[in-house]
Amino acid sequence: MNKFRFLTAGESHGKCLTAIIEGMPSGVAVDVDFINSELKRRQQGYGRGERMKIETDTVEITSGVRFGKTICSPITLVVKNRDFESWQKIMSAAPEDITDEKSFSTYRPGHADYAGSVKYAQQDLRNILERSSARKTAIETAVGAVAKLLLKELNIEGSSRVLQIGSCCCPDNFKDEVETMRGKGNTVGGKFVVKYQGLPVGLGSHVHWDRGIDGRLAQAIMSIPAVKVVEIGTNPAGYTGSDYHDEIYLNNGEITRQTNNAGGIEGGMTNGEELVVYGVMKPIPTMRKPLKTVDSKTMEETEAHFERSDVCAVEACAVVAEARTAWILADEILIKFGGDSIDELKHNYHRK
Ligand code: EPS
Repeated sequence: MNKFRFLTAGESHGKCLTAIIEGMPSGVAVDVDFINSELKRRQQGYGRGERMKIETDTVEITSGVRFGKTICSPITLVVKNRDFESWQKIMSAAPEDITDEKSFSTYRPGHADYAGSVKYAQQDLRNILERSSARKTAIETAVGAVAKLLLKELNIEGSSRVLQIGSCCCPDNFKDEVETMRGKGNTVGGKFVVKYQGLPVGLGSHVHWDRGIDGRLAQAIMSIPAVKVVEIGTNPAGYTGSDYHDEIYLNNGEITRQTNNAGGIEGGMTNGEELVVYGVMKPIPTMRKPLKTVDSKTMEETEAHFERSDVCAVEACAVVAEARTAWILADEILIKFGGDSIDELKHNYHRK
């Protein structure tokens, strides 16, 4: 069973986003400024929409932490949506407030609108948009920041970087690429990399399909809205075995490698090398210059719904992927080393 568990709740324009985390050992120092700095990183990058000017995402901790440290009870995190002020009536839970303001019925190709509305039998596509929105990645990033606090106790650190925006691989030109697309009413995706250093050998397992850490990371990153590709280490297409695999050497009696094409994972387990995971995000489907679609009310061909959105969110996506990687690593650390308090975890960990 997973040890680092959580659920999140909240709509894009609802009152707030919430998470309840269970399984953190007691005694972990919780630095709220660090969680907020991670939330800030997620809000940045070229191509973000007007919403990011409204929000200054900050976390409120309403349970599970006392005097700056975890006390083993479930941790509740809340990130308020400032924009809710303008949406109170539209997002109201009360039946007497029913309104069709901000309702829409023209599916955005590439978004959850069509399949979600058929699946959940919803006429108003707003009911699908609100939860399928990438807004929920704000609270997911806060959960990732808590996981990172655990990893930091063991000197495990992560980072992420954008490698490509559209067809452009030169960071100096990313801004221009985004502005060109903004000018055309279009959107653009791209590629990012997440890296973690300081991992022990043996997180994950080869013994069952659902225990491989590569599979778990792939699911965590693939399910970020708009991510379509996840790669672990160097893409092996076109390589021979002798070119690809990382040969094993000895250095003063210690196992060492000169290459890391495996991206730090062999047989579904960490091998002590740097963890390297790539992701590719498709262009956001909400477009100022809309695509052709069908209106579910009139069943006539028309143009897709447009509302305020991002032109490019690859930088934010990289930060979210870094956070989601932290969830999986924290969980695997707790599965392998256990410990109800941070001291017990550290004791088990350093005995490895
Ligand atoms: C986002 C908040 C959303 C969008 C974006 C990500 O806010 P709003 O819909 O009010 O502008 O900016 O969401 C999407 C791109 C999407 O497809 O839903 C955020 O906080 O990251």
